[in-house]
Amino acid sequence: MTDKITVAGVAVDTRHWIGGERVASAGTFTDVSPIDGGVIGEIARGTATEAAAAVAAAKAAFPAWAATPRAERARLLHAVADGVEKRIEELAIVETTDNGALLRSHRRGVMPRVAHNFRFFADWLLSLEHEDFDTRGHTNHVDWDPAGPSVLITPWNAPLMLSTWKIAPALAAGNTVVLKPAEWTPLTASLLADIAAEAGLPAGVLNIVQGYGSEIGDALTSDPDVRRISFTGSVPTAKRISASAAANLTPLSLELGGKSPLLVFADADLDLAVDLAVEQYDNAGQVCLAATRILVEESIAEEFTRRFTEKAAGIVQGDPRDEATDIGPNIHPRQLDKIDGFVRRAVEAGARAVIGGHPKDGQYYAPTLLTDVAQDSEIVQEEVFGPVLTLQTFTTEDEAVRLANDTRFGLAATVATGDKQRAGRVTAQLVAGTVWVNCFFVRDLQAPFGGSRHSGVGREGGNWSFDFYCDLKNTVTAPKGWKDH
Ligand code: TXE
Repeated sequence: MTDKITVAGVAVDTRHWIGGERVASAGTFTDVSPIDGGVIGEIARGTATEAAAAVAAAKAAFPAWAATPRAERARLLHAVADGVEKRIEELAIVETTDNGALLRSHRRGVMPRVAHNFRFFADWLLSLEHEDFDTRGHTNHVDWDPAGPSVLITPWNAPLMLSTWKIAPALAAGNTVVLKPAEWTPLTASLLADIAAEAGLPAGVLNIVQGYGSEIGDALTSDPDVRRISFTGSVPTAKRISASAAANLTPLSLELGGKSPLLVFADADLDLAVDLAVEQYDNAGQVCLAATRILVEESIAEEFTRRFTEKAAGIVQGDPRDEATDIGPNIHPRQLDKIDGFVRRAVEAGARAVIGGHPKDGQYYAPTLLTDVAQDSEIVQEEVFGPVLTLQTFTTEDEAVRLANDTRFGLAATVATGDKQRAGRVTAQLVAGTVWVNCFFVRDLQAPFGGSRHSGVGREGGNWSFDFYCDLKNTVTAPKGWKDH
């Protein structure tokens, strides 16, 4: 195994990052680019030994990091953000090569937001306080004590973005971290290790173990020295992690999938509603928040479908490095098969593909819209995680809400309406962690983020992140018992 590979001109270390050192494994796994199926390189394939070493390093570094004054922790996180900003171009091209999402959005949107993740939680830490309060003359004082080593397990659809949503608040809170990136997208995490080291983050504060979740997941999530686990990924893996964490009652944050609805009422700005619907194909549909079930009021369904089809015809699908491309490839041949299986079974069950409905050359799937789908069918109930939308109609507001809430998920919902009263009535009834009205994907880091039902457990963002990554402690002090010195 070579220690370093060159990816689109950028040197990337293929080893783990444990206790401030690069560590190799006996075995490797092959990282492949979804753009052309080409081999990127061999990456260290972690085992339970490296997992345990990473947790031990996080444990050893924890007391000093937890005791580091807030201002110093914040300074170091800003230094990491500076490093990310200096390397935006490199991070963007490496991430695109690894996961196939658009270079232009990595460059202009995602990587600047990665830096912002560090800045936001550094600043939030400095303003974090709870006013003391009085109980019959006794003072109550709340502290956010760092919880300890935290294991963060992340997926491949937005690798560095989702990892740093977790890393930044965990480190700000005073916890040390073991990150396990998805095996399909190991690269930008390794670059982040370089950036963190250059920024002066002490050894062991951030550790990264590469490898398969099925091989090292249990070792990480059942380790008794781990005090928090934050996971983003699929429901079956979340259940497995929950079972493994149960042995030590380790608190969990789970951000899982969705089958979010887009409700389009007849009074909506139709152009806006169509734009919102077409936007759901972004990142080739590999977005947990995507509103993949379009629910349209029957009276405008025909016109909506006509305009949607027109607009979708303009989508440019191809190499994600090209500036003109709107949608890149799907992540892996296995995912492509999974997507196609969902669509084929839906069509066999009576669905009609208004557009798409088939794979294209390479690792691409044609943007697809399916109608004539039953509410209880697999395609309406299960997350596809590809560029596949369904369209159903409704005639009353009650029916729209009923259909919207009728899955086991509850991550997000989007409502398109021109009527403020209706917006208020409908949003009040939707079961979802985030509801957007006449917009999509707007997220402020101070807002609570997470899902209901099978879409997740817990909320992160702003104070909610610190609540999760800390052990909150209330100290009650009596007015009596003091001695004069
Ligand atoms: O996810 P996994 P997969 C959904 C989406 C997709 C499906 C499958 O529907 O089609 O999940 O994707 C690690 N212990 N989402 O198989 O397995 C794994 O190594 C500990 C939605 O890739 O959940 C990776 O780092 N960790 C989603 C991470 O879990 C384990 C994003 C996610 O992989 C583990 C991704 C174990 N036993 C997929 N097994 C979203 N919510 O955005 C695997 N992992």
